[in-house]
Amino acid sequence: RRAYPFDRIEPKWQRIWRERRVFRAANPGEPGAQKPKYYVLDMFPYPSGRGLHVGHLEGYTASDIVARYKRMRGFNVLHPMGWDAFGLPAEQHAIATGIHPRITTERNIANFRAQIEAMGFSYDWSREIKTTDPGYYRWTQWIFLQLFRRGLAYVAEAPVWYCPALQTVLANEEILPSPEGPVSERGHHPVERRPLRQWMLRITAYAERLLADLDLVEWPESIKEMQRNWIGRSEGAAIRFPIEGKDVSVEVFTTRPDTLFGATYLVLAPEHPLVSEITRPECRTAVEAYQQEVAKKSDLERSELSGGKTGVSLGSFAINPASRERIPVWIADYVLMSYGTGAIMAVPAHDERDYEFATLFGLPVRSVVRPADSSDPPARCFSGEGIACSSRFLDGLPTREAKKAMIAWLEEKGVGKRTVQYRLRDWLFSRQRYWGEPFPIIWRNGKAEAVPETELPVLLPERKEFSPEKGGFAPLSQEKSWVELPDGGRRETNTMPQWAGSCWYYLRYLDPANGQALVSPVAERYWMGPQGVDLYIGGAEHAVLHLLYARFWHKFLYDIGVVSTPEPFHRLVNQGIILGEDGRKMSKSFGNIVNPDGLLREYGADTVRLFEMFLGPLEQMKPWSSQGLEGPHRFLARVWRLVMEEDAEGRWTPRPGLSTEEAPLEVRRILHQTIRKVTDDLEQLSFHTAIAQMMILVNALTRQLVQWRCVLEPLILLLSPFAPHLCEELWSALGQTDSLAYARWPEADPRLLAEEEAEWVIQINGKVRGRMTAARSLGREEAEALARRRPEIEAWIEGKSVQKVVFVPGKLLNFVVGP
Ligand code: ANZ
Repeated sequence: RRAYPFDRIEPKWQRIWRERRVFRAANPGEPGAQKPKYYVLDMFPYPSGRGLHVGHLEGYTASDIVARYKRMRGFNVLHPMGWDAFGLPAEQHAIATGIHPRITTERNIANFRAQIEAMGFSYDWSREIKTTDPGYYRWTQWIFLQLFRRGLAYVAEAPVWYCPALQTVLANEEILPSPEGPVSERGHHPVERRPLRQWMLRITAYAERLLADLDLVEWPESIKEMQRNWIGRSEGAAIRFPIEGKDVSVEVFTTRPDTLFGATYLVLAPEHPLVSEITRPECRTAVEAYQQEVAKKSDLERSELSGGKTGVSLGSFAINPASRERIPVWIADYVLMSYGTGAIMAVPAHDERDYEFATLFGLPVRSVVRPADSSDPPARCFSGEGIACSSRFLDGLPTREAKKAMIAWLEEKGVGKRTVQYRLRDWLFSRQRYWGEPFPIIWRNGKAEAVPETELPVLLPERKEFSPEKGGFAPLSQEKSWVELPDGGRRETNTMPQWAGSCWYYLRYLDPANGQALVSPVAERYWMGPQGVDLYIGGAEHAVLHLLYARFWHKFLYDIGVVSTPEPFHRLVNQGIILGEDGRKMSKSFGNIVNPDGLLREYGADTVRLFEMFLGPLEQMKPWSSQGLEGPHRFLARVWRLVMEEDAEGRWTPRPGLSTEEAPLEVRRILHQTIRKVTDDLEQLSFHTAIAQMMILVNALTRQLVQWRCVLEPLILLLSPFAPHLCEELWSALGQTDSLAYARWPEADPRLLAEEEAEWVIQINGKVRGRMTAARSLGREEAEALARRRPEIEAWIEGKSVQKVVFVPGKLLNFVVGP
């Protein structure tokens, strides 16, 4: 197995890199910072007890290759690593074992760090950060205070998702649908709605910019689309319907104001505040029973399109402001309180849900839009765009125009107006947990007050007991001496969600030891200019959570002058999921998780790195195959033997016969094609094709009797981002004294890239009948086809049978023709 001494050279180079601080990035003012910068960032891991998996390694290998390549291209590269170290699992472990989450977390971090170092990743460890560090969360708290001061953090009593198993509330983004009802994203535990007093962040104030600025970034279209859907912008109108006999009106939100003449009833969400006032006495019992029944359901269940519709009448009527008709008012659970105004005008002729409801309860259906290609309205429900009809002043207008005309009419009459709605909700930002950032808030006389900035950080108190708490109380509320202040104030006992620390960590790497500011403006402008992080690599599972929250905080920091770019991450790349050998998702329950530690021991880091990249295109999903490691391993051993040979005592020394002459033209040609291809591929992050090209070059070299330094040196440089340990060792074996980390990237000679031409002789039955100038490398079939098409040859062959064609590559074709 051990085809070359990776077990000796890998730890050796890792030590040298560490001791000589080879990968330290220079901040402005330090030598090295005059170079152009390149910031390549990984999504930092949550240090779980399971250690790194092959999926982490895929992303980290890709980013490391880019970092190493960019250094050799003359960039001052920032490539940092840190730990997203607050979070639930460590706390649950503490509840189960009594071990403090800090201890578990430290242990896991040490394990992760050792694994990462064993892979030879070129991180600048002097910038390592940890979200649980008071010196770090001081600034998380600081950002919260700025949000609080500007009214973007507030307390609300809101129906929230509560997870009894995890004993905490969760954000909308942390809930998944399931056949048994909604569950927590982490652990898949059932969740329920509960009204609780919570901290909220006003992310909705940024909805428009979060949407529009997606156009500024180079991200996968699928991720942009997920964010767009999550933000869910809808243009439409708010329309007021007066209630007959009362001094109130109900406002609805609709995206189809053009269908107002077809609105034949109103529906309110059962929890709408006006329900009680509008309900007729004879309907009250039924209405209240229905409200209680609905309270048990989640929004998710209620908006199931397939579910049968339910609802009850309030017994009262509203006036359609356009047709002046009396229309009945109902409540139904398919109308959600959390969206729009919590009330709708029902247009059964043009909305499927309304149609289903109207059919069930015998409510009138009135068509007011016909398809553009037909003069009659369709029989059933037609939800598409078309031409307005039976709508007086709208008649004949196409939907787009009809919407505008109706909005103008509504605004003129003062009964409605154009509005934009977002599906995005404010961000539920508090958790009833211990292992998180404390809020820098003190309650005095029922009012939340900011802790002065000079008193930050508000330290998380030590705890010794981790027994579970009952009823959704925050564990910190038990720490009386921490909570209760001498002046009667009480500290906020909720903690921040895990997303808080990861919202801005990429900024702390720029200036990790700064005690005066979260980042100095000079460091921020140098590293983040002009478009932010140059390349961000991580899993697609963060499409809406981390990536949306971080964009929100970044925009806020931009508004208050802390950062200079509107977007944090210019280019985002998602590594594809690596499946188990069996083609299934790797998971404990399938027992198909691959542990990288064993592979590292058996094959070494360079092989694992090369293999990870050779699996296929970075962004594609691909199955793992442990057998597949043999190929890359043998390839590296072959490169090793091009330079080294083993003596009788089993010692490897540089081959004595390396030629210092110029290599033959055909060898130089392949070399330069390889330089060109590997360079282009690295720019495109197409790692697997770069490796394939290097394999072609190495195959060609293995066939030669001599090896040339002028070929081996560039080969080693090209391969070094992929297999850095092996290449450093060979580089020094060739007599170089410096690490190749900053050696100049080879450049392809354009003269050697051009296809070489040759003069081909064309014979008929051994007699020269023509000549052609064509690529020397043409294969038999291509050359034959070209020759046959030449008029002077065609004439000799026409009407005769070609019995055989003699082919001498790059030189000659001889057609043997019969009579
Ligand atoms: C009348 C109408 C006529 C509608 C028609 C649609 C088609 P999006 O695109 O998701 O924004 N709606 C409004 N608020 C609602 C709520 N709280 N719960 C459930 N449904 C609600 O959808 C907007 C449309 O969804 C609105 O336009 C409203 O129905 C409904 F031919 O109003 B429409």
